[in-house]
Amino acid sequence: MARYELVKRSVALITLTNPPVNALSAAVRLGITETIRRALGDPKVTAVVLCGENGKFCGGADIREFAGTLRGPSIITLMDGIEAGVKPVVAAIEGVALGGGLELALACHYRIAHSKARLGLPEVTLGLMPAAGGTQRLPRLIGIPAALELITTGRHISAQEALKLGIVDQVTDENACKMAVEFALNVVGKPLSSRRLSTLTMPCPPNLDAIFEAVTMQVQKKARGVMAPLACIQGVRAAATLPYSQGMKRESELFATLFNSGQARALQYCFFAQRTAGKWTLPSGAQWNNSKPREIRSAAVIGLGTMGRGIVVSLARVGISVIAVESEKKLLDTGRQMVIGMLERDAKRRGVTASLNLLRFTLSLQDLKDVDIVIEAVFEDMALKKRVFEDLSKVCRPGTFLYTNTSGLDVDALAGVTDRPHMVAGMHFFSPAHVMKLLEVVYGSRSSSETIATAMSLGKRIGKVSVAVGNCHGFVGNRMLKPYTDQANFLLEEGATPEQIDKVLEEFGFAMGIFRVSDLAGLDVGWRIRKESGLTGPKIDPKDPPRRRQGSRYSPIPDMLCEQGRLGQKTGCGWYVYDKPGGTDAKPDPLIQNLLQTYRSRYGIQPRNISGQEIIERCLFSLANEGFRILEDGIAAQPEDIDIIYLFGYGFPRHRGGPMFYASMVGLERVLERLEHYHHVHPDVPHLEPSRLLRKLVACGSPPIQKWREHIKQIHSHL
Ligand code: 3H9
Repeated sequence: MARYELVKRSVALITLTNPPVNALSAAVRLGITETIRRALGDPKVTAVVLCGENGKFCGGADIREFAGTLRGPSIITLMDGIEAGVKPVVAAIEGVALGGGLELALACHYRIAHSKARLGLPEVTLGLMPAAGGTQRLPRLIGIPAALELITTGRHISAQEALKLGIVDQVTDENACKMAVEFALNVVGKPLSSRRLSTLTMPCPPNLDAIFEAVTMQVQKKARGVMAPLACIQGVRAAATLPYSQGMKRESELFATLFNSGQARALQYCFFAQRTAGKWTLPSGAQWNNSKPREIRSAAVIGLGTMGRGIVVSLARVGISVIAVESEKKLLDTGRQMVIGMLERDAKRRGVTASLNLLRFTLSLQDLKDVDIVIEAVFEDMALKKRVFEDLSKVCRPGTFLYTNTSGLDVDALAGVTDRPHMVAGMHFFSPAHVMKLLEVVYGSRSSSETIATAMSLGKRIGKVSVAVGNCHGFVGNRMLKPYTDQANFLLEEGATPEQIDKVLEEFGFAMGIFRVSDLAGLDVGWRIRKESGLTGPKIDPKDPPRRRQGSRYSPIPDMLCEQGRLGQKTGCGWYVYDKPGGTDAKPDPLIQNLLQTYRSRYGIQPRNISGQEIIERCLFSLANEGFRILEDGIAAQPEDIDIIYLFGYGFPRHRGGPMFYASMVGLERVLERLEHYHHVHPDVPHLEPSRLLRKLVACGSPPIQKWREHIKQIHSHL
């Protein structure tokens, strides 16, 4: 796990060998301990170079080991040993030096980085903090403000920035390992005392308290209720106020508290879930990543509304040539202007030249004859989309893939009107498409695995977190949203207010409560869908009692708001009131209170006090319950997929792991018991009835989330 060779007759070259990222597993720690001991004890050796195999220095502690008991040599003793050694040790950083990897480099006396290397202390993103001396050595090297910023954000930095900050001594375009050997030979015999970071006096600015206070406020505002950034600040404060050994003790204590917290488990789950979601298996057994994706050089986007514009920008900025199509000259001109502006701003931000030469704008579908893919992003209207797909079928060459950006319409129905149903699938972007990371890749019943593989691979290329999902109304994300919003609306009827529900959800960790999000997105989006589904307006089924539609409970309150022109921020009022149309400062509106009171008295509803716990349980357990149904139906293959969709598309707090992980942390038995209770109280809400899979998992002893897949398979085999 650490290879040892003698080069240039006097330099011990130690190579970490633990693919893919040379994580510091117990075996690697043992390997480094033994090889360092050998190098220090060998009189022929005058200097040591530490590097990593396959062009990657080290990705940090082995996160997989965090699930069990930590064994093997202590990482801290190992690093202290390197630093205290009498022979210079040079870290040759290629690829990455992250977390424990950077801490290892900081324990070395010198650091040489390849120009493409990335460095950072991202532990905070895993619910942890650097705990191999990172909070103590880094501030001594680069000062408190810079260290605080890096440690509390977990940001990766380039080798050039690391050089500027003083983290590395040299940046090279050559092989960093070779350069480090030359460098090591040059520093043999030079005094090492100033290179041992733990012994340096801390450069403390006079306004220390103010600095810590400002960062604490920043962190609290950004990451509501998240523990790790605050612990990072305390770690750095210890470096500023205590001697090194006591600072290290404080670092270990803080780390231990985080390590055993549910937040760290949730965030580490998210790390692996994101990677698991990228390796999806289709129900046919075909694995998208085993099926070869087609390389995409040219694309067409139909429709230059908000979604279409974002999609064009996402494609063009990675070098794909795009033909953008609109139906009218005026719309085309507006779209063109906006796309160019977006691309120019994006390029300016990234310090590159905008790739405007890749764009073409047209009113004619005939221009799409030769493109590799088409992404349709016209208005959410089935008849219109069908017409577009029929036309595409006639115009595009047989090898062109056809994707739809529908947010919930039937992909099979669209595939059915084309001459190539196997080459049709969904690519559901989230608004704004050039910013939001999530992409639902929707496979229809006839989509080939090559069609899915191509969409998944394209998603990755344009920087999206892509999740393959099945075809049903609303797919995964929007399908789950319904029971969640329904519960919020029912709670309003029963006595809650929008601001009370939002406050509870925001305290849970959502950046915005459900009603604030609804105001931001526009209430008319859901209204249009409800109208099309025949839910609004006079009752269709005369047997339905008041406040029921199509057999189940229905709250017309959102429709009432829309009828009054309260469409959200854009109209200056929705669930809240704003100072002007387009305003963002949401204020509770007495008119909404009146509306709710009138509604309740009209239907004889006695308002009651609703606890925060009931809000969380009814909103989030019904969300997870629908997730279980989605797993039962084979629309998502694994709970990780659902969680990733909610983390990246719906603002579910990452430190809660996603709706399915959250349910597992609460305990499936408790979730089942509460759903049974609420369903008993509200028998006219089918979504509250516990799903079959949830019952089955509880009957099987509530296995950990990573084992649910086995039980899902059994359910499928009974379908
Ligand atoms: C830490 O260091 C604590 C310390 O302070 C000391 C405590 C005492 N461990 O992302 P990729 C796997 S905490 C185990 O797809 P990329 C990953 O799961 C750690 N496994 O590739 C995947 O496996 P699979 C702080 C790891 O090129 C494979 O490697 N460090 C680790 O897009 C490829 O990963 C971090 O937070 C690990 N540390 O990106 C860094 N890292 O193929 C976390 C990766 O089975 N890692 N794997 O799915 C990363 O950010 C990215 O993986 C990295 C490579 C940028 C390194």
